[in-house]
Amino acid sequence: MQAFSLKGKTALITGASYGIGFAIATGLAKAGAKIAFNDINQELVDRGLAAYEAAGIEVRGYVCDVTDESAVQALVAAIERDIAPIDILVNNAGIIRRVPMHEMEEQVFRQVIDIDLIAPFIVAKAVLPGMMARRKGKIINICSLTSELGRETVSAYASAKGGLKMLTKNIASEYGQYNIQCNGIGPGYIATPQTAPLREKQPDGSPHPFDSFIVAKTPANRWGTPEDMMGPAVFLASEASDFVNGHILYVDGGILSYVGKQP
Ligand code: NAP
Ligand code: GCO
Repeated sequence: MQAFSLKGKTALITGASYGIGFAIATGLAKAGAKIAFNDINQELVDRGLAAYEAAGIEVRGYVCDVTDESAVQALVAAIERDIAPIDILVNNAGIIRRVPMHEMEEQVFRQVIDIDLIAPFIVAKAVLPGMMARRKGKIINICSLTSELGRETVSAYASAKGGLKMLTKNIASEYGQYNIQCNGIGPGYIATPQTAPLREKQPDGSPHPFDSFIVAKTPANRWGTPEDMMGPAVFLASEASDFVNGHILYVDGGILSYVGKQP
């Protein structure tokens, strides 16, 4: 179906050297998009370039700290120069710090908000003028099931992802008139380096209790994979979703809909 094609489109995926961002960039490329990605340092960019090459995906990689507005403005200009104006932005870069809130240093809380909420604002702000001029654009913010639910030790992260949900809805509200759609993808629990500590085997080789908990709490009875994000991202990046705006698409195996099995 032509509506799902991304031929002729240029996409920027932030923080996409590995994990969910890498999978989304790969999916968008397979749907026809030209891909640009950034990461925080040259080592990660080089690692990403090698991984994309191994996967047969043509990309351009850039070093850029998404919290640095002037660096982000320069990144957008470089992509326009090297490839083309950006049609699709995926705000994927993020961090998490797991600390009980009463023990969390203010600087750590601020760092998480900076990267997970303020940076998506900075990058979206950088691409919006071009999208407005062309009267067309797609912005996809990578939220989280913690945009809806909290848990111990993730106060900063959940606050950022809850804010990112509302930033998504506000961009949709303010820029829908320019035929710009802004939606979110809310992954559930996904097997990436970010969640590796939650899946580490116990010394006796048994599963991490949190691992068992998530598998039991997810109707799909499994952790998600980065590849599970590919199809939802292609949908939200394509013309197939031109009348979908301000929506957070939870890709969570059903965890947000399920009370959980009786232990
Ligand atoms: P991740 O470890 O969160 O990867 C994020 C990427 O962004 C990493 O390459 C990271 O670099 C990079 N990054 C961090 N700060 C940056 C900055 N200031 N500028 C540029 N790049 C920066 O891995 P992930 O699990 O694939 O997560 C991707 C996104 O999905 C994140 O937004 C995350 O919050 C979200 N998410 C993840 C899950 C999950 O279960 N894994 C679920 C829901 C949502 P470093 O390696 O140096 O940190
Ligand atoms: C955690 C996890 C989650 C996931 C994800 C869930 O510590 O609870 O890291 O926050 O990363 O965001 O959607």
